[in-house]
Amino acid sequence: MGIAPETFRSGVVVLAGRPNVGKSRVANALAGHRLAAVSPRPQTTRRRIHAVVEGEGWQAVLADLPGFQRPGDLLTERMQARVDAEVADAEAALFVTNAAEPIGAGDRFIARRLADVDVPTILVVNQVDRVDPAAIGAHIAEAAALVPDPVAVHPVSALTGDGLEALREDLPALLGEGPRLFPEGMPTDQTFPELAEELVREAALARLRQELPHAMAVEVEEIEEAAEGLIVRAGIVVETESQKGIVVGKGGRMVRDIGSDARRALGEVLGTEVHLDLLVRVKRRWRDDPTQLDRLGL
Ligand SMILES: Nc1nc2c(ncn2[C@@H]2O[C@H](COP(=O)(O)OP(=O)(O)OP(=O)(O)O)[C@@H](O)[C@H]2O)c(=O)[nH]1
Ligand SMILES: [Mg+2]
Repeated sequence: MGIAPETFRSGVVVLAGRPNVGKSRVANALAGHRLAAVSPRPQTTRRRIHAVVEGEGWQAVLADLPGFQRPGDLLTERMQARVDAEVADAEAALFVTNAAEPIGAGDRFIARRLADVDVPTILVVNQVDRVDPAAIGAHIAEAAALVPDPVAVHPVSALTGDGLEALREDLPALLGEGPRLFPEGMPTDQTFPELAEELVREAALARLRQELPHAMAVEVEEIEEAAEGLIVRAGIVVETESQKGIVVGKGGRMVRDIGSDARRALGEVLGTEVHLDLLVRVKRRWRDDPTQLDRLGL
C-alpha cells in the first residue's frame, strides 16, 4: 500500500566475560526465561546457549558462553575452543564485567580478543547492587578504557533488574539488517534434554561446594511422556567413589534434595508435572575422556 517494508534487524550477540561475572544471569533476565544455569561457582556454563531477545522490528540472539579461562583438562580445553569459535563468528558482543571486582588481566585479555574481531560492543557492568554507588564510576571508567568505541555502556544488576530495560533498548543498535533467525516467541534452540541437564546441574551446584562442581556432569538418559506428567531419568556423573558419597549424602538425603529442587525448577519452566529419577554414577576421569565428553555433549 505504498509503505516501504520496515527493515528487520537481527544478529548473534556473544556474551564475553570472565567466569562468574553473571553472563548467564544477564542472558536469562534479558530473554525473560530460565535457560542457562546460574551458580556461584565459576565454570557453570559449559556450552553455548542461545537466548533470544526480541522487540518491534528486531531480534537479538544472545550466545551465552563459558567464561574465558586457561584450559586445565580436555573439558576446559573444549569449552575455551568453543568460546574462541563463537567470538570469532559473532556479529556483536556484550562485554560483561563484575562491578564488585577490580578490572584485571582476564578482562584485559577478553577486551583484546573483542578488539581483534572488531564487532559492535556494549559494555555491561553487572552486579552494581553489590557496590557503593560512589565506587561504580571508577570501575566503569576503567572498564570503558578497554573498549575503544562502545555502542553503549550499561551499569546493571541482573539480580535486581536495575538497568536491564535500558540495556535491552540498546540491543537493536548492535544489529545489522537481517531476517528473523528464530521463529517469533521461541526463546532458545536448546533441546528438552539439554534444558533438563542445565536445570538439574543448577540444582546440584546450589547444594555442592568446593572442588566437586567441576568434577560433576549431568546426563539426561530418558524422557517419557506419561499421563501423570513427564518422567525424566538422569544421572549425576562424578569422578570418584568419595565424590559419589558426597552427592548421595547421608541416607541419600543430598541427592533427594537436589532431585526435589530440580523437579520443581523443571516443572516451573515447562509448566507441567515432572517426575525426576536421579542416579549418581562414577566415571573416572571423564573430563579428560573424549568419548565421555562426546556422550555428555561437551
Ligand atoms: N548480587 C548479584 N549477584 C549476581 C548478579 N548477576 C549474577 N550474580 C550471581 O553471580 C553468580 C554467577 O552468575 P552466573 O550468571 O552463573 O555467571 P557466569 O558469568 O554465567 O558464570 P560462568 O558460566 O561460570 O562463566 C551467581 O551466584 C549469580 O546469582 C548481580 O547482578 N548481582
Ligand atoms: Mg554462565
